[in-house]
Formats: sequence, structure tokens, C-alpha cells
Amino acid sequence: MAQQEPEEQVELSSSTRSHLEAQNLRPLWEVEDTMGNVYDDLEPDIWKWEDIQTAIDNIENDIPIDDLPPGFQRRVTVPINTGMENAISNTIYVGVQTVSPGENAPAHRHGANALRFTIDGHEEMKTVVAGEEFPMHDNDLITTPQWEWHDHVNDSDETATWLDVLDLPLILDSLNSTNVFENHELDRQPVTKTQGYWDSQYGRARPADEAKDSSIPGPFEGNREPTPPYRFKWRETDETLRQRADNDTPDPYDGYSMAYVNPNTGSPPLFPTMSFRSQLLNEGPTDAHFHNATEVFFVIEGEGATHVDGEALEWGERDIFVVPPGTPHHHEPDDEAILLGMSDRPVYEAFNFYTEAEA
Ligand code: 1HN
Repeated sequence: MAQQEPEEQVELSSSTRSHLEAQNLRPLWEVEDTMGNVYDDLEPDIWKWEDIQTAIDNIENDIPIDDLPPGFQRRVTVPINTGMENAISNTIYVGVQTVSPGENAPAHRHGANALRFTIDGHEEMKTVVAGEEFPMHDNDLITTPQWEWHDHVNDSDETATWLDVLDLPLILDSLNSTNVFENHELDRQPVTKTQGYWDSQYGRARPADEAKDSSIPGPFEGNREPTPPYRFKWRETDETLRQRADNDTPDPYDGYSMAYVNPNTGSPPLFPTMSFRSQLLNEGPTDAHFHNATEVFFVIEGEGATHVDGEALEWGERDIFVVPPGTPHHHEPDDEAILLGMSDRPVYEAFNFYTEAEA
């Protein structure tokens, strides 16, 4: 990813820097150089939204996107696990990105899978993926599959914020490989599709003549079905959660839980490397279990605690926390809560290594 060396170090103010350090947060352009190491002492950990918000506001005030190292203009604050120096886990990376009104995070593409989970969205905040502008509304989840061009354009009058999730540490650290990366020749990739195009290919109604867009690469021999560019609108996901809560029995460990499916297959996982769920918890504490997969959570709504290995991670809306592999854990919502659950379970499943048990 760090193909181009920064020409000069961007300077954060000393107050921004000391706040970041105190809160275990780092700017993306400074963690890139430390990628490529695997860490064995992942800790249960939580980042409170209030601290993340201060960090992203400080960074936004200090640095316009255009001042960032050429080739990687993304204003992102990265939660750093106390046992690590570059990410929240050895497989899943999360960061919180902002784009100010009128700004554009320039187009590039890479081998890592990515998605955006919108925190502060707007109809005029668009992530452009594979030729289509996807409006980012609050809690919408939008995929940026491997090797698809993507840029982020804020035509609204408000700062937009979202969670970036990538399988970057799996590729760079755990596999010690490279994230093949390319900048687009233009800051803004040409918009070649109308809004809703990718949904017409992979949504509920599809081309009857199988004339699916051929620009999605693969599957190559041995590869999983590729994930298409796709926007999961929150109002639809939220509705499905409510339907489950009204009609179904909750899972003992995860409450009422909806898997984001790969629209190409209609089944989870969303990416070959990462699986995503929205989980509604409203029936008291869940049962404790443990598994060898790593889980990262973002709190969509509500308050509560997740007990990990005897430690209570107390969370509120928009907090981010991590449950390390093999640690017994259970959730305890105060009342009703909705979590975005992210897991590297598909990596284990690919090799028949996945295990879980009641704690
Ligand atoms: C990336 O491409 C984005 O496109 C955000 O917005 C964060 C972190 C590491 C590597 C690539 C983006 C990223 C990233």
C-alpha cells in the first residue's frame, strides 16, 4: 500500500498528538510503515466514541486531505490494540474516516477487501465504487470489493464519517504478503453507471438473461465467488432485524442476528475473509461462549457491556471493541441494543479450523 513515500511528514498539533496517544489511536498514514508484523498478545479492548470523535475532529482541523501523503489521501483514525502497534486485530482492521464538505478522497484500488459502515451520512455523501455513486446514509453498509476503484466524494454541507473495515492485517501481517495497490489516474473515477445499477445486477430482481456485468473479476480456479459492489440500506436491514425479533427465537450467543450475505451467492460470508452481522439484543444477557475467530464490534444503538474473560467492556452508541480469539465472552445490553459484529471466521472455515464452545 505504501508505494509512495510521503514527501514530508504531515504535522499534527501537539495537542492532537497527545490526545491520540492517550486514547490508543493513531493516524493511518503513520501506521502504514509498521504493517508486516504479527502480534500474539491481542487484548480485549474498547474505544469510546467520545475519544474517537475528539481525535477525528482534531485531525480534521489540523489536516486537509490534500496535505496528506500523495497516493494515500485518507483522513483516518485507527484504533490500536494495546498488544499491537498498527491495528485492532491480526486479521481485521477498522478505522474511522472523515471527509469534509467539498472534499474528495481520491480514487484508488487494492487487493484487500473493504467496506464502509456509515456513521454520519448524507444523501450527497457518495462513495463511488466500480463506476456507481452510492449515497451513504446512516448505518448503510457499502462494499468495496477487491480491486474495484473507489473514491469518496462529499458534495454535502456536513462532515461525513464512517467506519472502514478491511482484511488488511490478515494480508499484511498474518500472511506477511502485500496489498497490491494502484492509484487511479484521475482523482475522481468516471461515473459510468446510474445509481442502483449494481443492485439491478445483484439485488432481489436480476437480469433474467444472465447478462450480469462482466467487469467483476473471477471466480478464478479455487477462488470463492467474488463479492459485488453493493449497498445494504440500513432501513432494510433494520426492518429485517425487527421482523426477526417479532417472530423468531434469538440465538443464545448473538441475539437476533442477521448475516450480511454475499449478494453473488445469497449466503454469508460477505467476503471470503470477513463475515458481518447486525445483532439485536433485547432479552437480557446472552450465554457465554468462545471461539478461535476474532470478533470486532461497532455499537449501532444502545448501551450495555460485553464481558470478556472476566473483564467488562462497557459500551455505548458508536463505541468499538474487540474480543480476542479463544476468550469466553457474553453480551449484556442495558435494554435494547444493536451491534455490528465483524468476524474473521471464514478464514478458519476455509481450512476446517473453526471451533466454538459454550464457556
Ligand atoms: C483504504 O483504501 C481506505 O479507500 C480507507 O477509504 C482506509 C486503510 C488501509 C488501506 C486502505 C479508503 C484504508 C484503505
